Amino acid sequence: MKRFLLVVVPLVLVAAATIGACGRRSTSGGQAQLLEIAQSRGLSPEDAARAVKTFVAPGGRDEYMLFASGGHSGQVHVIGLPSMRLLKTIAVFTPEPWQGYGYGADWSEMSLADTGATNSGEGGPNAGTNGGGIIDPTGNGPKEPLRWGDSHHPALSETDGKYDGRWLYINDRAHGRIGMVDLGDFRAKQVLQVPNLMTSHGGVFATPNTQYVHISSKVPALKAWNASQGQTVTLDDHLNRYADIYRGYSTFISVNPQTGRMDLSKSFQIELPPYTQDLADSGKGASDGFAFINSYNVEMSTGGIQQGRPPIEVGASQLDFDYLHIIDWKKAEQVVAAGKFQEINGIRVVSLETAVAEGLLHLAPEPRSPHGVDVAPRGDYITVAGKLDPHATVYSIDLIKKAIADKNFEGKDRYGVPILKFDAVVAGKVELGAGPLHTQYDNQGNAYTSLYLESAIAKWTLGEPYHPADKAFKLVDKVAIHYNVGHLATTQGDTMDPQGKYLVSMNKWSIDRHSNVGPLHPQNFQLIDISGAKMELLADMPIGFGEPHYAQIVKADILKAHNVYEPGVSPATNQRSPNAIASEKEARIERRPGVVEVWMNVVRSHFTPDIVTAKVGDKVIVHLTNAEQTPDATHGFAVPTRNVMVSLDPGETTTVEFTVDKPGTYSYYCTEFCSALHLEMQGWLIVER
Ligand code: K7E
Ligand code: CUA
Repeated sequence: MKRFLLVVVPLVLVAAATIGACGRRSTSGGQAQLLEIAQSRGLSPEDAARAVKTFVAPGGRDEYMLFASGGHSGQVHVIGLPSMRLLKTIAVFTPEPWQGYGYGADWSEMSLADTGATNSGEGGPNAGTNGGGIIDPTGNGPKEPLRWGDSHHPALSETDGKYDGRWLYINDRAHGRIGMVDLGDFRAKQVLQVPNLMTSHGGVFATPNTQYVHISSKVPALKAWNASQGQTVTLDDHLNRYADIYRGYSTFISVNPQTGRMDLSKSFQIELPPYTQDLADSGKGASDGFAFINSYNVEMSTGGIQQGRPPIEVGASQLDFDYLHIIDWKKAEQVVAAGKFQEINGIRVVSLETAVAEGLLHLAPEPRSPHGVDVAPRGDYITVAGKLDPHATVYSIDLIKKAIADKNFEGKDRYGVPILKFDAVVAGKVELGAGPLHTQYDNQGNAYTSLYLESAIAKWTLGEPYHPADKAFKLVDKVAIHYNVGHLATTQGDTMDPQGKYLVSMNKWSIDRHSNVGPLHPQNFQLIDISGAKMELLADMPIGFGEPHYAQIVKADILKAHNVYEPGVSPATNQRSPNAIASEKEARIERRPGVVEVWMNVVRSHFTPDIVTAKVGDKVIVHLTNAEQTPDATHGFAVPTRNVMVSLDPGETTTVEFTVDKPGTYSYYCTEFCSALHLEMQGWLIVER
């Protein structure tokens, strides 16, 4: 009790002084009340301090925004820091009716369910995109839209190695897809199926000026495998010819610097051996122009217990070393420009032989079955975390460049890829604890590594040149988390501008941390203050809406989202839609055989026209313009019994098409409670025989 008073009273005084500064009265009565509240809620002095450190007053704003992947929910979650409040969920790979994503709106259909096959990456209704949401499992059957994805690694766009707040890219672990979110309106505008990838894990990361976003395969696929082209292999091929017919691919997807859209026609791929390539990171600063990809299963184990083979988890752990892949992408760009590629399934591919001959690809041994690879803020060090090895292994880009120049190889792999000598490229190792996975950085030359098995975060120093006095890498602090951390994110901790303020531990398990909501427990984000010498756990946030993997944290003021759309702007193009109308005077219905086309004005509290007639079998096309310019004046357009649910933000023009196959009357209505007369905001679609 005594200790409580000693700590809380100064805290209360600080709080009271702050309140006083805001012009409110600070009284000793107020202090006593605060003390009483803390006590009555059973808060320890440390808890009370944590509350003050993370509390955002009503109407206040968070300093940082965290963009977390949603895992197999296929989404991205936007969370404010330090309050740990969920601000938004952005649908990317999965339909989501609140945002009208995947329920008929043209901009979302383009991302999610387009059957177009052009790869220009340029937007616009009917422009066609990349068939991002379409797979054809049979090779000739009807195309079936994919309804899920497994979002793992978000990458905010960068300029000069720093977040610029323009776009966010995220990979789909299940498929070789990348989704692009426009941070002007926080909507997913493109989903690109990357050719020749069945799965993905190595990325997404952005190069320092977002010239490219990188993605590489996880499980190797049949050579030139394409989601739209099935190939036949026999069991014998699979087991005995695996090393010859399967391949990985490192992919550099070109980004349009104006629109952020991905353009396959300017992209390229580098063929890789069929090891299981895992995480990847972009070089920057000292290592700009390089990309790094971890791998495991260089044994190329396929499993097959019935066939008398070891299971993959055993087969893949036989050797003591796997390989860090070091890719010189600036050189690869030149090789592609010189025409040394083959176009396969719509992308330029540099073969493994060419990659070796041109010196684009080198391997470096890394302790068995690593997971994360993370480049330090200046680009000088590359940290590989061991998973099965309690160490982090730190590679130096200077040593790597020297070993490549000196041809300091310990040999070649079976594909002829040179393997750099381990001792020639490693700057040091540091023992951290059990199950190290992922690493992030701060602005003081420290690194933070998640320890999955130990349920802890390890803080260690990067040595020279970050700590001239302290040459070696050194473990300096550890904090327990609850439980089983996967990724972690520090404030801008994977850029050239790390902030060293907060760390979010993305825990896979929560066990006993939250109220029981059934056997599927929420996962748990834990906010940790890393501004002092010792890390301090501040808050828990249950994540009851997905299994996040990676996240990035950006200073909130870097983001410049618009508050409303300019009048008549289409989210598909970010331009004024040719189908926008200026007011209800321009609202109209046009008919031609089999088609009813409507230009509809939407405003508080009516749709114009409010009665639309059609014949059974007609295609109904509705161009909806939300005529509002008031922030937050969003309306919905929902049609019962159809998969039509469009969300129209102020100023937006969006088109929806659907067919009516049964006679009857259908009441379309607004789904957002937009005004006192919201309930009256409805109309009739009358379908006659
Ligand atoms: Cu470690 Cu997909 Cu990044 Cu999950 S991966 S944790
Ligand atoms: Cu518009 Cu409710």
